Amino acid sequence: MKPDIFEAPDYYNLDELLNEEHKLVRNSTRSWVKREVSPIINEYAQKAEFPKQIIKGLANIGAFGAYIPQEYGGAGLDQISYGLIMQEIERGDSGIRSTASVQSSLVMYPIWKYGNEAQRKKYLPKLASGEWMGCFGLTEPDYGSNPSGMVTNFKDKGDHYLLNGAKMWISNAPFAQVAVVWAKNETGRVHGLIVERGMVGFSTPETHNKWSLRASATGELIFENVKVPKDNLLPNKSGLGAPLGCLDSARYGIAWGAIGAAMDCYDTALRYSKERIQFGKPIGKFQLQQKKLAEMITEITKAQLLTWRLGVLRNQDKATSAQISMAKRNNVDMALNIAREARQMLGAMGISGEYSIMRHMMNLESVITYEGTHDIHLLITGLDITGYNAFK
Ligand code: TGC
Ligand code: FAD
Repeated sequence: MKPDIFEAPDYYNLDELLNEEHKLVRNSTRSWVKREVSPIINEYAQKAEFPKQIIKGLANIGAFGAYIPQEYGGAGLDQISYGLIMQEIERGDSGIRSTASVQSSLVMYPIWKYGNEAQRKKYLPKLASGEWMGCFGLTEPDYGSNPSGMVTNFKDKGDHYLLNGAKMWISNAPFAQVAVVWAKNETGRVHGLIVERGMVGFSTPETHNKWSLRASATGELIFENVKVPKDNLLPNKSGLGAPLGCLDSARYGIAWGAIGAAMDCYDTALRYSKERIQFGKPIGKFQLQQKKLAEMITEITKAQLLTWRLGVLRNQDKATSAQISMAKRNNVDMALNIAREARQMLGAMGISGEYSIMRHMMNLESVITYEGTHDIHLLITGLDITGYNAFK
């Protein structure tokens, strides 16, 4: 693997919009990624394995619960710092960012927001330190974009709940100690349950044969008459709005993360355009290659502005779910297009594991699908601006 000499583009001097804490968090995460992720990521993606040895490091840089209060072990940072951490991690690899997103936004967030004090104290410090890893089970074999149809269910058996059903495509599932699982009660109301590894009837088979997010572990969650203690129900919110509220936080992080992947592809292609000689001159001197690069930096800059503004709105607790959808959809699409163009600019070298571009490109095919597909986010914007629901 080549040494990581990434330099971040900042065409509109956006650093001037960041405070000292933002820059410190961003720079330290960037250094950590160069030191701990870049040297190993190609090897782990090639062998389709999550590099568990970086869990402690992810915890130390505040990637687990960046905005969770310090009293629960979180880093107590604001939403822009959280976004910058996601951007820098995904600059290294979307799969590693996935692990951090799930831990923060889909496991720690619901326990913090919908859990009681005993649950916060029991789980959050261990999740923040990486001692326990978590996963989030919403998607089912027959219910992906339409989670309201879920069939996973639990019945009240007096001193415990009995949980049955299955979730699939679950990030971190194969090694998680804790799963936040969404299931319907006897009346059909959706609730969150904390299921722990070791509960009888709970298994997490790994999903193999992926061409995307290969350095992230994906699996199923299978519940066969699992006895879940009543203390493990998240008491403070129910209904589909509860899991969808977690998705707001994760989708926001992905909007930042995608910028990281795009910046890495752009930086690599720009550097290559100055080094690669064809027809007696660097390929960067050809107008067709300049067009690709000029469009890349334009799109990255627009995404940076959109996302920074969204971060300000999130800090003021004013961002709507539809605004988050727009940023997730725009930025992931932007990053995927840049990855595809950048890969072409490297010619045959673009398909080599020596460069990060093809790995980003393949990863982004998952990112454009999970947390709401590209089409679903368009329909969320459509509903928001017209008032007409076109999902059903
Ligand atoms: P709908 O009737 O619109 O809404 C049901 C209730 O939820 C409320 N709501 C939200 N609340 C908070 N945040 C949001 N973003 C919300 N969107 C809706 C809504 O107000 C309502 O509340 P109430 O009180 O009236 O009951 O629900 P619907 O069934 O029509 O579905 C709407 C739709 C299609 C937008 C939604 O189902 C959706 O977003 N589908 C996409 C599914 C998805 O994103 N799954 C992601 C699974 S997790 C994952 O992919 C993790 S990958 C992680 C990684 O590795 O990084
Ligand atoms: P479907 O819902 O079957 O969609 C198929 C196609 O139909 C898509 O193009 C979609 O846009 C389109 N479509 C669906 N409905 C409509 C409509 N109403 N109008 C127009 N078009 C429509 N889930 C979790 O719960 N937890 C996780 O940790 C998690 N991690 C994941 C990790 C990976 C690597 C991947 C790939 C997925 C992960 N997911 C996870 C699942 C992910 O959220 C779903 O794949 C996603 O929500 C889409 O569901 P689906 O795959 O069933 O596609």
